[in-house]
Amino acid sequence: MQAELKLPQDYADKVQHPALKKWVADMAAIAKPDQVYWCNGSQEEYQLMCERLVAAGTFIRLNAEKRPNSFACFSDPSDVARVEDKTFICSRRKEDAGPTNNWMDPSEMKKTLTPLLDGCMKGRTMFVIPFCMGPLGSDISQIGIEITDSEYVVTNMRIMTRMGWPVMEQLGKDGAFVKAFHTVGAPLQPGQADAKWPCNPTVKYIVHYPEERSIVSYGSGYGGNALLGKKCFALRIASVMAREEGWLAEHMLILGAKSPQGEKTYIAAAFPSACGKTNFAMLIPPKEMKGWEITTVGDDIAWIKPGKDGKLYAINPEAGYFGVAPGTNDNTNPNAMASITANTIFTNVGITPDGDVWWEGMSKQAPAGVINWKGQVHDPNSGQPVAHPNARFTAPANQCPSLDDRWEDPAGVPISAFMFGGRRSSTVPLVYQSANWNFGVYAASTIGSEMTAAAFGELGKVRRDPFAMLPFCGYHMADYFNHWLQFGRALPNPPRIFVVNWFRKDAEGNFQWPGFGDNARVLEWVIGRVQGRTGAVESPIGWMPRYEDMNWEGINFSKEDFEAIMHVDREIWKQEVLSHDELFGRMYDKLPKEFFFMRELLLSSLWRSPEKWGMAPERI
Ligand code: SAT
Ligand code: MN
Repeated sequence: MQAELKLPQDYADKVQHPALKKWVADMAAIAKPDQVYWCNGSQEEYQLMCERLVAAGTFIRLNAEKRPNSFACFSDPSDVARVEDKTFICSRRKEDAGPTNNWMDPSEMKKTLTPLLDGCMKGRTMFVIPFCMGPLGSDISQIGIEITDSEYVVTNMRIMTRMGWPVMEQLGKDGAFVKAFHTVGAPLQPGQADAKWPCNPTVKYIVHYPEERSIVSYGSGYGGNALLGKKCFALRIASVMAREEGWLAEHMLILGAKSPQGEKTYIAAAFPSACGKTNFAMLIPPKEMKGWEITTVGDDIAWIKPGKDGKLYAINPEAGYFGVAPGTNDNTNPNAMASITANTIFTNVGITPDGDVWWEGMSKQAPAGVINWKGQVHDPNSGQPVAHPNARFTAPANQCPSLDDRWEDPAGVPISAFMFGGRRSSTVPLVYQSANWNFGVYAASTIGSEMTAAAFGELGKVRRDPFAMLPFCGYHMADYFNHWLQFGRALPNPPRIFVVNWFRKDAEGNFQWPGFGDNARVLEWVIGRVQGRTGAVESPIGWMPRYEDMNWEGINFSKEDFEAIMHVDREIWKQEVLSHDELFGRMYDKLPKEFFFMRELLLSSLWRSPEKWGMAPERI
């Protein structure tokens, strides 16, 4: 390694926190790295890490004119996404993890990991990353320390979290922190050349010890497996903390909407993966919706606490976007495109001959000579994509043009409504409002997506993803439903809950809703409901807009089109409600009693309802 790429002197001797020092020393004794380096989080340090990654062949510096200070890299083909079958919740009791999580007894898991961790960082540097999830100093924020042997992780954590010395200062002598240990699981023998993307191609473990508030991740260098502040801490561990302490850690975007009258409404929304969360968080309303402005607080995770005034306040615990690249373009998400013009890390996208990036959907045709995510010149006849479908950009939030001016407010932003959506080609209408908090919790528990890829099993079958939290809840899912019910009971005026579905299709298989910017029309109705100024009609599943309740300025969407996307078929909905049992049956023992009553109520009002409804002029 060139002399100028040597790490500077760190501040290890200035660390005041005995428990932290002991943990780092203990882990170093086990992992046996060549050296330990405490990250300070400075820009110089970030640049140095990037240079080291360039020298190692991991990072490719992009064209400085087209993508200043940006890098691309290709992961190992075995290391491209989260590994759910290798993700464990090791609570002391199996019933605390619940039937939807992999579980192993913590002491068994430690026995499994001990031989793997012994010497796992040989030949590498162990980096100590102090990071804060949420604005420093906010009483909703939480501190973590990630130990890693991956410079890629250091650079991504610098973008995705508030990281470095200021966090250490905040932590002081005895502050609480979540322990997050990560290794790529690829020790180097003396003289052994490193891989461009070190990882363990066969053995991977993503392990959570909720009672200990600690995480151990072995064998992967990618995304949520390795950037432990994100899904591991901010969702799996934080959901456990939130339940114990009376708050919410959710897989939700947060957006602000300013109406032409100037009033501001904040909304948190949960969608399973591949439903366009980042696009919705950065939505630009159609120009005919004059005076409306949408701003972005967060695109993936929300931490929400009740304030003294009885309202809910939310922060985005992250400081950047780890967004899916394919499909992102100037039409689908101009704000995301603007966010990634500089200072961005691209993983598994294509690289053009002039040193820029490309992915499917960025333009119609792949540029000639583009290098694919496997590092080879793309062959247009191969049928292979240029970018991996899960290719990502890592970009600082403060580069987003639609960023909300309160996105770093330590007090959080007041949440007035929750939205839940899945990907359903039928059954679920464009939008409806739950009758009350409890019915909203029930509806959120049953959202799901139809399987699109054969890999996920039966095509078209609904895969339930309650609250979009199924892979991210650190405890028993039915306890989680109970937590939501109880949480709402304690609120004097809980936020309203809405269900949306952008993905309904007609008989020919065409999407019935344009989506993207036009989703702002649905948002306008939602906000109107929250502010008490928009009409709706009551139905067995909740409140639904009539045609005249929505804004159709500048879109050719007829009453018939609206009827087609709003109509509810009684028999199909009965089937839908009955099919909820498939999910609930797995967690019967702990399922809230309220759910049984609500299910019965839903079924009986469906029995009494007309065969079809949707835009009936009066109460149904
Ligand atoms: O890789 S991440 O977990 O950060 C993103 C995702 O898979 O949802
Ligand atoms: Mn996510």
